Parts: sequence; structure tokens; C-alpha cells
Amino acid sequence: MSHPFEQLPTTPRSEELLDKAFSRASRSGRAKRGTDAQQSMLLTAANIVSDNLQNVVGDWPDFDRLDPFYYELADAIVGADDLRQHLNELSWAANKTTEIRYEYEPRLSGDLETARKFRKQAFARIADVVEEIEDDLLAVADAREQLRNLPDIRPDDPTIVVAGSPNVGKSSFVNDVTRATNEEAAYPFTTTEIQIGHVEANHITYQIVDTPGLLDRPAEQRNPSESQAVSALEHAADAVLVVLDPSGDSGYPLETQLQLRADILERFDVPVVTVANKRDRFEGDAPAEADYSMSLETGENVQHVLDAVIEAVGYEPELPIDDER
Ligand SMILES: Nc1nc2c(ncn2[C@@H]2O[C@H](COP(=O)(O)OP(=O)(O)OP(=O)(O)O)[C@@H](O)[C@H]2O)c(=O)[nH]1
Ligand SMILES: [Mg+2]
Repeated sequence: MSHPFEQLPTTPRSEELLDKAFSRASRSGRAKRGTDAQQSMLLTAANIVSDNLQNVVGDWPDFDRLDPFYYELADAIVGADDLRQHLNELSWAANKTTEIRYEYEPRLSGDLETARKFRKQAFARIADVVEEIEDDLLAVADAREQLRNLPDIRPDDPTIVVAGSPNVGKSSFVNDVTRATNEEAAYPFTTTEIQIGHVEANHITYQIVDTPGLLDRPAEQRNPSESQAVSALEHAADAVLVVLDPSGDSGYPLETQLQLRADILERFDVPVVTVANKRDRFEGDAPAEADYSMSLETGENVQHVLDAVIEAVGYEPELPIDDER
């Protein structure tokens, strides 16, 4: 499985593209004589430039059809409008190159000296066009680089997002309940890594997403890209597990933790399960907001909490329709 940006091929730089086009052109010119050679050179150079540019554009997924999760992330990281604009410039250059070819082709059939002069002129104009999109090619290459390594969350698979203040035990929970094949992937714009674990129940694989640095502090402290990453997660989440630490060990007052939970309840439009962790480290009742208590240290109630979140997801797999009946 892969996400929509994983397979994007490399984007050439202007210089590379021109080198390739002109060296192939001179090779094809050497195979012919007279004005035929000049014609062949023009055709080859123009086709290489316009085909390569069209391929770059065509390899990008249509942003309007992207899953909202990926749209939000991509928009947060590279800016969908900017990227569209850069791709438009590449299309423009591809078309312009073809126009130049059509414009010069008829001029390459007279005497050889004139044909050579016009062919050189056409090459100079193609070079100008490709140099004009130098920045666009760089921007597209950069966008590809940033989007290639997006976390491989499958937005259509059932997804549990784990949230809570720092140090409350989010990662401990994800590591405890998921199999060892946790993937880590960095959001390009944060210093932290998102962790995706998988857990299987009733033959269904659930993704459990740990989001350090994103869902562990108040919304006002997020920068615009982070906010957008959070909205991407809102699209992907089927349930949220809010982990509280009433023990005081985390260094975050319970009040702060509950405020974060309130933010999440407000933003996420899916079931939210709240658990008081570190049961081994506090006396008395868990906060009233908690649906459960558990301890990742002793293992108490952990499986029960996992079952409850899976239940909250309420995922019903689409069964193949039985035509026989
Ligand atoms: N005693 C006790 N310690 C726990 C429990 N759960 C987690 N811890 C400890 O609490 C500390 C923080 O746990 P993490 O799982 O790293 O917490 P986190 O929420 O992922 O923290 P960040 O990634 O920094 O936001 C670690 O030292 C854990 O060993 C628990 O139930 N009891
Ligand atoms: Mg963590």
C-alpha cells in the first residue's frame, strides 16, 4: 500500500532537462543529413521538453479528488494553490515548446544555412522557456520531496487517534497494544514523529496513531501547518482515546489536561474515550471525566480500554454481496 505522493518520480531541473533534450537532439541530427538533420533535431528537442514536462504534471494526483486527509496534509505542507500554480506553469512551458516547434518547422526546409540558423534560433527560444520555469521546477521537486515521506495512514481504514498532554503515557499505550511493526514517519513541518501502530481484532486491522507534538497542547499554540495536520487527523480518525495522567508525574496539571480533552471533544466529530492512566501512581477516584482507569506499568485494564475504543470505532467491514441468494 502506498499514499498518493509516494510514487512521484523525480522532477528534473531546467538545466538537466535542456541537457537531455539538446544532447538527444544532436544525436538524432547526426543520424541524418542536410535539412532533415535540422528537422530531426528540432522535433527531438521539442518533444523531449514537452513530454517530460507533461509527465511531471500528469504524475501528480488531482488535488480535487484527493482524500481530504491527504489534501489537508498536502495543503499544510506545500500549499495546494501554490503547487497548482507551479504545475500550470509547467503545462504552459510544454505547450509553448510545441508552439515553437510548429512555428519553426516550416522554416527548416529551405537551404541548409538558413535551416541551421532557424534551428539554432528555435533552440534558443526553447531554452528561454525552460529557464523561465526554473523556479517552478524547483518548487515542484521540493514539494515532491516533502510529500513523499508522509506518514502512511490509510484514511479509509479504521483509525484510532491517541491524544493527551505530554508524558501521560500515549506512546506507552500504543507500544503496549500494537504489534512490533510500528512505523514512524515524520511530518515535514514538525520536529516530532508520528507513530502508527496496528492492532488486529476480529480480523480487522485498526490503525493506532500516536501524535506527539500535535494533540498534546492547546490549539492556540499550534502554528498554521500544525493546525492543518490536526484537521487532517480529524478526517482520518474514527475514534479518539484521550489519555489523562492524574498522578502529577507528567508535570501537567489535571486542569490543563482536561482543557485539552475539551478542545478535542469540540473539534473531533467522532467518539472520544477518556482513560485515566498511571492507576498505580494515584490514590482515590479517577477524575469524573474518565471512562476508565488503567496502568501501563502493571497492565491493569489496558486490554479492556483497547476493546472499548475499538467498540467506539464501530467499524463494520463491507462484506462482499452474496449473489447466489
Ligand atoms: N508508573 C507508571 N508510569 C507510566 C505509566 N504509563 C506510562 N508511564 C511512564 O510515563 C512516562 C511517559 O510515558 P510516554 O508513553 O512516553 O508518554 P507520552 O504521552 O507518549 O509522552 P510524549 O510522547 O512526551 O507526549 C514514561 O516514563 C512511562 O514509562 C503507568 O501506567 N504507570
Ligand atoms: Mg510519546
